[in-house]
Amino acid sequence: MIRCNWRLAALTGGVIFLALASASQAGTLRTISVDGEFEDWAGIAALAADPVGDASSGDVDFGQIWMANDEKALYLRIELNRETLMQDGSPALGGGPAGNDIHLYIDGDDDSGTGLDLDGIGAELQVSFGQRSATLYTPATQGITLNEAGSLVLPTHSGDEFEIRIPFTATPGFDSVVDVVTASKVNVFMRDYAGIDRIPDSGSVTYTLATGTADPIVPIGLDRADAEDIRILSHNILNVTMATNPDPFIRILRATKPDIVNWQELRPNVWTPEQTRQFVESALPSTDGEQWFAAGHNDNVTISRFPILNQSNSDGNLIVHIDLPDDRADTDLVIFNVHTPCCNNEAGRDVEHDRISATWRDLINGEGPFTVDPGVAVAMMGDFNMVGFVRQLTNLRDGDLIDNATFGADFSPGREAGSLASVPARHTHSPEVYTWFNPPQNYAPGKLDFILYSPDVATLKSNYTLKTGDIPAADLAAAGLEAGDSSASDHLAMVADFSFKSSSPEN
Ligand SMILES: [Ca+2]
Ligand SMILES: [Ca+2]
Ligand SMILES: [Ca+2]
Ligand SMILES: [Ca+2]
Repeated sequence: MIRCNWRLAALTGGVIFLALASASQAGTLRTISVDGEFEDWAGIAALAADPVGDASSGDVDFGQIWMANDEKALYLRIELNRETLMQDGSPALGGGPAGNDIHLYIDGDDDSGTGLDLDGIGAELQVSFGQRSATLYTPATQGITLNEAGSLVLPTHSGDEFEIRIPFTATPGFDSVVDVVTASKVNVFMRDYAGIDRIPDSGSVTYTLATGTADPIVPIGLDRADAEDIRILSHNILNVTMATNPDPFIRILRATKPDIVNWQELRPNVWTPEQTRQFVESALPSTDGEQWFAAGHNDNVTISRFPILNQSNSDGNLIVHIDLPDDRADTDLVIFNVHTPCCNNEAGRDVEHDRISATWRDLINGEGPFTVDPGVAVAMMGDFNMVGFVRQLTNLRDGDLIDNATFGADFSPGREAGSLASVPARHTHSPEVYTWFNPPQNYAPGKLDFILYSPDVATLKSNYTLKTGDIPAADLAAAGLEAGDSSASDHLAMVADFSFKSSSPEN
């Protein structure tokens, strides 16, 4: 029989064995970066594998599940085998095609007699990402937000596989602490109530926590590595907040010292690009021979230390052609300063992202709104509102346009390098990458903002997302920052340094 099965597997190309972690083995001590990238799960065996194909057609179909932990949180990785918007509950409401009604149940004290008595476990916490809510049963039943649970799930755009963080404690009202995970083992299961799938099919999977302290996160310094690097900042500044609350933005400018500032939500009826230029000049005064240059379109404003050769636009998005200094760069730079439509406006984002891609394609083909060297560098950055379908990101990154009939042929936005690259921009003092957080809302923190760049003519150097609330007081003071500065907007500032020299050592 065994030989027969092996032959069958060989004939079908199937995999008949899957290494699963035994529940009796200790788990993996590791701080996972919840960024929607899965390489940090390398070497961790799946905790369980649900059959693929046991879901109703078109619904979430759980596959493998992995778990890890550090001294503060559980981490889960789950395969859904269907394009899913994790924080969208629309199928449960009879709506769109990609939402979910997945509930995650965690018996955090390894006691079926405590918590919510369901399917053989006693859950202290239930998290529903699609409904953007959670419930504590410790022992009183208490509804909390995803933010009060401290939970994270990425990618924020659609995907078929996700990373989740569940802290050991929840903070109802952000003014009390409730223990969720207290035992050396936890029992978990997930169920999608919009469809029929459950992992595991019955009962729960048990994860034995690893003990100890995970490797610490090495902080990213705020300063650039090399004075020659060109530093770019991108920040959605929440409806011209600096007009009424300028100090946090002045401190952020002085701490990061960008060469090129790209702001979104800078409403021209409140501040013109020239007023914005004067604001940057007041924060970072020019020395002899220096000046700031300004360009704006709609609510996007770019302020540059270097001359702006050309300016155009694409829908509400600004395009600037910047004359980088010859002693620091071998190319010039085209910036798309982007703020595409919000929220569930998928069709609006599809169109604007298609037009951005088409404009970049036309520029490097010599057919753009202005003339550039065909080897010019590009950086597309800003608030892409990437809470929707991943096609809107792969469109820009890979030149895979959505509506070719209207916007023309696909292309390689990175020329011979193929795709554009995405700046990781990890938080300076944590493994997180989210760029938007607004705890009063029911959405968990998300990565809505990106910086994409042409890796053939740009070498990424230091980069980070600034979240002042996570930075130790001494480091904040040294940088002239205050802990609340990042809370002046619902978006975080992203910083990326590039070398545009062909002789850069990383090239
Ligand atoms: Ca990850
Ligand atoms: Ca399944
Ligand atoms: Ca329990
Ligand atoms: Ca199942």
